Amino acid sequence: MSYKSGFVSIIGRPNVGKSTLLNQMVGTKIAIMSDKPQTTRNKIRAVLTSAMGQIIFIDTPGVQKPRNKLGEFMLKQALTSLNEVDVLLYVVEANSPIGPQENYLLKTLAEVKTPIILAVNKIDMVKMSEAQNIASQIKSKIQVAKTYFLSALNGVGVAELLTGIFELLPEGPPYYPEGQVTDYPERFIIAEYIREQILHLTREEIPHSVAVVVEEVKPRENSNTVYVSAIIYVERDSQKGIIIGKNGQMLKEIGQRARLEIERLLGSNIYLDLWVKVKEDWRNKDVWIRNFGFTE
Ligand code: GDP
Ligand code: MG
Ligand code: K
Repeated sequence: MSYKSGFVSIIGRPNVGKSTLLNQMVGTKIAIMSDKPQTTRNKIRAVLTSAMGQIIFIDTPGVQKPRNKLGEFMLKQALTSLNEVDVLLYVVEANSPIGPQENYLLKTLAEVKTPIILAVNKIDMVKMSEAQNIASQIKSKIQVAKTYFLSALNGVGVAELLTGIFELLPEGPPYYPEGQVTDYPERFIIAEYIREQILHLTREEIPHSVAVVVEEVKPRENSNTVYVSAIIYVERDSQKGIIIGKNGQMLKEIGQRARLEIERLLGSNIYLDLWVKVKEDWRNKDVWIRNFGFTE
């Protein structure tokens, strides 16, 4: 099978198990989970990379009739994402009847063009016939590409669901580095700031051989300082020597200049930890680096 990649938005009423399912699929705890609705206020992206391809998940806020400004904002965020993705993963729970909230959501979904995968979750709570009944009621109201019955809590049905998602995704290259599970855009801006200083401070052969990957952006407790660590990748040992400089002077200069820029971006003090690593011929091997525009 050819490599697939694309964006999947997870939608559904609050508390049906979207975050639990996302974490099961990606295998890492990323989305904030709780038993309170509206824990998830923003689009959270998670990335799943496997031999079949790459899925970028968006865990939207629960779609519901807005009651205030925040609710309006959240609904708008959720709805915009619906038409911008390759697949919608619509999660419902098997253990409650379809009520007004679900119907509100169904009315919205009926107008969306994106293919929908229906995931009937929490089958550990009910008889299979009840779960099937929920599924057929939903399928009488919207067009569904595939249906899966799951227990996100126990991981039941999750592997089958993932295969089904891949089947609906277009062919394409990975968008994100393997091993990366979340996408905080500031990481890439920070990486670009560092790379920019390298371009300023070094000679011709260096710029095109350099990629910067930000590993960590971590606020320090009880202070206004954010710890940032980044790796500067070069292709040869000689280039590593140039980036580090005599007695580490060059790296220090790169770090100081980049730090000022990052401080402006994040509005806090930055502790910048820079590492230089040689990764032979990375330009030919790592599709993801090209995708991020790290090279010309
Ligand atoms: P979200 O609001 O849709 O993101 O829902 P959450 O993932 O935060 O889950 C809401 C609650 O449902 C949590 O208490 C979960 O533990 C629970 N939950 C999620 N999936 C399942 C499941 O498959 N079975 C059962 N019994 N509970 C689940
Ligand atoms: Mg959630
Ligand atoms: K929740």
